[in-house]
Amino acid sequence: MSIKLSHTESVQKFFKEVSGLDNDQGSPRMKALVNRILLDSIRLIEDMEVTTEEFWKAVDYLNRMGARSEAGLLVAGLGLEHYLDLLLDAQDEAAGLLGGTPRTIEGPLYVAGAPLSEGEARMDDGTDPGTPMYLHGQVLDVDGKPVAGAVVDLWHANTKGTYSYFDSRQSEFNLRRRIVTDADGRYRARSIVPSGYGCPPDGTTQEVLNLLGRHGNRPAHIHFFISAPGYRHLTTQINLAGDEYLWDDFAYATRDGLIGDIAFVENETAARDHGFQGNRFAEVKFDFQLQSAPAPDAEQRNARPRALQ
Ligand code: MBD
Ligand code: FE
Repeated sequence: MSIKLSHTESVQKFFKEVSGLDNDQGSPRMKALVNRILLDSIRLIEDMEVTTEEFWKAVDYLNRMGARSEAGLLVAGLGLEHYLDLLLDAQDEAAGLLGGTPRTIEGPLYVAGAPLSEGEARMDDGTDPGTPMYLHGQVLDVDGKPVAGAVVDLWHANTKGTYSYFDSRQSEFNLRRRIVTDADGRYRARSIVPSGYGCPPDGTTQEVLNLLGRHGNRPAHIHFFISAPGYRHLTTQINLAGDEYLWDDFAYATRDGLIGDIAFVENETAARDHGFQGNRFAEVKFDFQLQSAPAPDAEQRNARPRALQ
């Protein structure tokens, strides 16, 4: 027989006090959120008959997750980050903000302040023997007009599927660049073809995924922030066609309109023309379309605080 207390006046009053709702200090927003979280938590404990053992296991899990800085990875794997995209999409639709390249999740591996250059950049430090990749395209408005001076801030994994900064074996800002589009709205990057990402097998996110019977893999992909004065900030990714995880992404980032075709070229002259040694390289061409900036208040919803400025 399950005993329930959460609805009682004394328990409701107790958690009001816990949440600071009976004082006039602090933050009203924080009080409202904390109160709601606590009331939902105790209802969950009662409804699911959570045992004390399960409760303390969860507390220990949070400590271990935090110690490994895997909170951002877990919210991606549990689909919550993708859900935020669905919510923003629905809000945009209700506000009549349609068109442009779809958004998709940022993920937990962005680092601000990558080297900035005009028109083009070499992204890899030359130490990874991966397939050279020529990645290029245009930033356009929704009418197809080029956007000059847009900042294309892009980052991707190496051939082991790991990211600089988080992988201490890579050089600073390896595979991370900011490229300003030229007068025709074009950006050009020379890099290496990334591999898909896999959650650390000994980590706390994979621990949960195992208990859900799920894998922790992402298809090969390239992340982008695209921004320009007068346009909405775009957070998105190109997910590469042909990857076995393209539509089986543990973070649910692949969306229609965000699949990048990758063409492998075997031609030494063409390779040299693109600035590569050897006779084989890959080409990825991807154009982005930016929506015009709406009222500043709608823009706030996209904001995310950053630890790594
Ligand atoms: C990644 O590279 C990534 O893009 C996401 C969303 C989650 C984990 C690793
Ligand atoms: Fe990624």
